[in-house]
Amino acid sequence: MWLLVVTAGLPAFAQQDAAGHPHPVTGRESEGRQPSHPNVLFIAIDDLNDWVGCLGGHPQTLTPHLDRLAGSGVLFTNAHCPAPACNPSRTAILTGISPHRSGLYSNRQKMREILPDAEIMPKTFSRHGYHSAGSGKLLHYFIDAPSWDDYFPSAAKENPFPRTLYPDQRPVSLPRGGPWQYVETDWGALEATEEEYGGDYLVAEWIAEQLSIGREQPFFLACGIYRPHEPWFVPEKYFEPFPLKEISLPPGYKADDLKDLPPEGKRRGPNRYFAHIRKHGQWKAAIQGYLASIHFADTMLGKVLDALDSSPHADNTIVVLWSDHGWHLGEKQHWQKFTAWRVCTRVPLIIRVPKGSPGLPQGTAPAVCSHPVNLLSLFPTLLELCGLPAESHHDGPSLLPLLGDPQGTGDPQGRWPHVAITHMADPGSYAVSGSRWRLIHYAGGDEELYDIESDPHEWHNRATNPEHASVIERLRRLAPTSFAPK
Ligand SMILES: [Ca+2]
Repeated sequence: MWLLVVTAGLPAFAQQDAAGHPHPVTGRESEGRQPSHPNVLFIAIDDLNDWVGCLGGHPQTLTPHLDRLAGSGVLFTNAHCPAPACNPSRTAILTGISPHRSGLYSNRQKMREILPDAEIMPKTFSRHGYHSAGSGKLLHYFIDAPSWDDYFPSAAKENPFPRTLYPDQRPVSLPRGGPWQYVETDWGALEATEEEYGGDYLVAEWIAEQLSIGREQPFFLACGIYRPHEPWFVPEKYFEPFPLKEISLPPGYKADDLKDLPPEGKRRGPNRYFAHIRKHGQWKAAIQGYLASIHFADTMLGKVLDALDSSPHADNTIVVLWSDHGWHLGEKQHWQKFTAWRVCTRVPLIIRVPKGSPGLPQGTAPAVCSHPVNLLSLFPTLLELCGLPAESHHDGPSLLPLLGDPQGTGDPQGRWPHVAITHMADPGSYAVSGSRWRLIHYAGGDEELYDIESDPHEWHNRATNPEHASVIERLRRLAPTSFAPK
């Protein structure tokens, strides 16, 4: 037996059976009614740098679905992570609290030991009447079960990953260089269908199924796509568009890029992973693995976007897509993450807002925004867009002024006064990303300055040029002056 439930102030169309279980519906939400609380589809992609078609980071990357989402919303081209590692970045995004105030700066700290009572985004939405559900990697290798109404795989296990196929013997791509070598530094094409592979395919399937359900409550639905996080194993068809002999090296790579860095920059650039990969002639194969993993992640995103488009929620759902930080593939002689350079702090960020959202009734128009923003702003932005009360402990400014006016700021003088701060694992080391300039400040005092307009790959450190002393001083003044102990 099907019931039609109409609830004032909530999405107006939902179908349930007699036991109260929601069922898929095929129609759009009833025409002419604007629910007061839009749904939120919150999509995280792990370790994705700017190798996205619409950001132009690598000429061979294949991301048609990211690009179509960008073409339908606001694409932020100067967005930065709160920290260049999974745990501190995701914790800051989902709690709204910056690393320099929480004291959570690194992957080795446990969120619930540092922040036992912090309310994360799904819980806040639940408290305001939303149905909060998630799948895949959203926090750092745990789920935080009490914060969700539903999770796949089952939240009780606290393991965010569904079954995933990996080769029996690993690593397959490199000999182990020693105990220091992260076993995830590994890649290869799998002779498997997507169904056999599992992983993000199962996450996307589950998210698609959730989207097909009509509900009387608005929803907060979080989709954590794990690729292109290492290891870069995906079904072989995702490797096929990238023949090994045609692979281009990273556009940001410059062999003598370290020579103008201060001692702290020279220390943090070169690492053993990159040297080991080159020693074994695997650089292009690794780039191929990253491109294949991005292509796979993008295809999974496409499944989710298609499911939204054909769902009853297509016209009433805010879509946010972000990556937790960037990734080096040899730039500054570095492999992985954990640095303050732009290749590592800059992330894809796309926000699409439907008409009728309380904070932005006109919705977003397709646009590109180049003002500096930080992912720390997502929590207050979503609360404001959904008409929910702001939380005074949140650190990020809401992005509402930019969503309504992406090229300007809503400010009569046309200014967006904010910069984006990215905190390193050692308190007091940070990067400040502005509209044109980026300052890297290490806790010991070393500094680097880059003019992103003329030098997007940060090949020319300007910090020693006295001509730029006032720029450095201005950016330094915009950074925090006190840092919670680790
Ligand atoms: Ca990550």
